[in-house]
Amino acid sequence: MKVFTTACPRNCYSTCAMKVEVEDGRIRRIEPHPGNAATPGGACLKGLSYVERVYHPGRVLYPLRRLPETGGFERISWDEALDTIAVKLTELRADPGPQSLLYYSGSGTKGILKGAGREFWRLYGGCTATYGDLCWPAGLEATRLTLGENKHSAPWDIADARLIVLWGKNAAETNIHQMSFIDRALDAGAKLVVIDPRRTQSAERADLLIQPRPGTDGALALAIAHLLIAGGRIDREFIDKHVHGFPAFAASVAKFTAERAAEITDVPVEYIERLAEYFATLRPATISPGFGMQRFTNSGQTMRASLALLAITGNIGRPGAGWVYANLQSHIFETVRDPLAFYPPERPDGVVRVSISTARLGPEMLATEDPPLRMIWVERGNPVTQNPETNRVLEAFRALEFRVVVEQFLTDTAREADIVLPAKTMFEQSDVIGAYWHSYIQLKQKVIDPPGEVKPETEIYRLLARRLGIPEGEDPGVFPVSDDEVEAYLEKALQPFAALSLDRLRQAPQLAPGQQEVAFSDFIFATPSGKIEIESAEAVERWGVDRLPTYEEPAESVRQPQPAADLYPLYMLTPNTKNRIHSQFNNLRMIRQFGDEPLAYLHPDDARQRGIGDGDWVRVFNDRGELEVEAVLDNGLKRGCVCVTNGWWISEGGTVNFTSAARETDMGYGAAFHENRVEVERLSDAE
Ligand SMILES: Nc1nc2c(c(=O)[nH]1)N[C@H]1C(S)=C(S)[C@@H](COP(=O)(O)OP(=O)(O)OC[C@H]3O[C@@H](n4cnc5c(=O)[nH]c(N)nc54)[C@H](O)[C@@H]3O)O[C@H]1N2
Ligand SMILES: Nc1nc2c(c(=O)[nH]1)N[C@H]1C(S)=C(S)[C@@H](COP(=O)(O)OP(=O)(O)OC[C@H]3O[C@@H](n4cnc5c(=O)[nH]c(N)nc54)[C@H](O)[C@@H]3O)O[C@H]1N2
Ligand SMILES: [Mo]
Repeated sequence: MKVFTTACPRNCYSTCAMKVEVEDGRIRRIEPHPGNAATPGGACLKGLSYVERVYHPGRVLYPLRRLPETGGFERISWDEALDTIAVKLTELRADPGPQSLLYYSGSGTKGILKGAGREFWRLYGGCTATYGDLCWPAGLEATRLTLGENKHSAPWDIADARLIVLWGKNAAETNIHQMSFIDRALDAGAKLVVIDPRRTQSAERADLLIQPRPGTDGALALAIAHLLIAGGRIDREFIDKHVHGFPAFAASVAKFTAERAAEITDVPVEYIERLAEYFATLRPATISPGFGMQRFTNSGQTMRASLALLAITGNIGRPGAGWVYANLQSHIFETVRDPLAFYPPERPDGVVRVSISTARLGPEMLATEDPPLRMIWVERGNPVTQNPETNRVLEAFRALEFRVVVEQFLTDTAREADIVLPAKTMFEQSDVIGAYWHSYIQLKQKVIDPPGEVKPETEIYRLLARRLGIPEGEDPGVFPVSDDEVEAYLEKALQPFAALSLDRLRQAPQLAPGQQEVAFSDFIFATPSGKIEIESAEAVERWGVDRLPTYEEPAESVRQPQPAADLYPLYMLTPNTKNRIHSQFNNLRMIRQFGDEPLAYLHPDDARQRGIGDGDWVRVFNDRGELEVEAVLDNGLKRGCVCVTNGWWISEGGTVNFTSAARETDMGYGAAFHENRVEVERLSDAE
């Protein structure tokens, strides 16, 4: 038996280190690796379920071609698949041009070898690509505008906080390792506040649960700022030294009373006052805002408002204090260190036309001209399930002439493909990965050979490059394939960092060079003023929002005239959940034992009004689409909300994105998934 050090590359805060035991070329066990101090307890159930996932009978092991008559697939050879694709690519490159191909990549795996895709399409002669991101960009941009960069203290630093606010984050499900550090703080007497329209598992030990009307957190933050400033309960010295724009901010929140915020947020005044009291008296304070509350058209501004609370109370740059949003200190390999970490639209990038907002994928694919889109290549993503407004995404896919999807399983997106190419798993090719919660650089090792005829993307690109006469570059080239080539490629990437080498990474995770244990402890802020910018000229220039964090009613709230309040009165929340990463893992037995169909959670009052009982079959719908699911009554959910977790496949009962809108956030080109008003009606009794 051999034991390998590796790490989970899923799009997840924790990015756990693990030891994998391999015997006779087969993965037997997955154990914790103590070398990553952020994840000492090891992987979650999903991580342990890899022993099932890798060998799952549903895995795509051979190239497949869709049979248009039946919608089924037949196995074809690699030669046939690649020849067919190469002919198509040659044809389209000549007429109407390479930009008629859309290259779509999702967040399915981390690693520096992902760059091979972008490189291939550039060498092909260009393509069309998406900009923005489904996940976190409104918060990233709000943080960058305020603090200059996205980093935070080491995960264990939160154990020293006296006040912890989980603001729109459900760490107990989405960042389970953070909860053990939070528990340590609570054992030592800290207070925990959870702000979430749902009573989540993260609220089990909370001293205060605040349940705002969705999308109104900005008003809450501004009222707390007002209470702190009006009461003189701020850190004057810190503000004078490190904060830009305080006088203007103080003036702007002067009338933002707790009563006004209570009216907007539907949170009792006493709760708002209690939270302000906590900020006034409990230091150090850490806010860990989640990605869930930045899925609105006002959420960049909301994030700026909530971060301002830390600035005015001196809770930045000190142990136990800070803004634990995204820690990009391990992101050391980006060749282009774009401050936004993604491409803005139409940024010149040679021949790649970066013109489709990923938040508006369906409508913008359909509207693209000059040339219109004819083909799509999808890898590491499941856009039919995960991008907003599924019916438009499906329409756009079906309007194309040719679709290729590189996938491990027959997802909803793969089912739309003309050719499905089998994708590797994390155990079948080595790569080096960073994280966004801790600062470790980790080696994701190849531990087994790919099963069946699976080929990693780099090999697929190499074989296509040869067919198209595309140069691969000198040793190790842009498309490394053999183990030696991959190692040479990774070594080269590690070369600029003296402390890092493959040999060291094979033993254990390594902290990124220069990482700060307590972020901003040097009080250096890479903003135009060199200070924490509550007031930001760049926010105006780049995004057309106010210089200061302000509160605006979200575009699709129940207080907007459109759609009429009585038509779709409920806010549909579609958060992440413990036993899946978005649309992954749900096909496994180990996971399905905890639930094998989507459920719609409703407050009992909202259910009663509609004659819905627990377990009834219901239709959740609006003008954009619908899904039929089972209802569950939940006293912990705020009235006026309905909740279905995202990630279910259409083939498993329906994606939540049938009802969501293709709409961007106010900054960062994110997706405003939670601005999604629906109605729910009863279809039939519980079975
Ligand atoms: N187990 C697991 N872990 C994951 C993932 C996963 O799919 N599964 N995905 C990973 C990824 S890519 C991401 S983006 C993160 C996301 O994980 P989180 O940062 O926790 O974000 P979400 O699950 O989107 O939403 C968190 C909470 O925000 C609440 N919320 C919704 N609207 C509002 C609002 O207006 N105000 C407030 N205050 N709260 C609101 C939701 O009810 C939800 O409980 O998790 C990562 N970790
Ligand atoms: N309504 C609603 N929708 C949401 C969200 C929400 O909160 N609400 N959250 C959004 C967020 S935060 C995110 S991050 C996105 C995630 O959406 P996606 O980025 O589409 O991520 P996944 O659903 O995890 O799908 C990734 C796919 O990649 C495949 N894959 C894994 N590894 C590899 C590999 O090495 N090679 C290839 N070729 N494929 C691989 C997996 O099998 C899987 O099917 O969803 C977004 N969608
Ligand atoms: Mo995400």
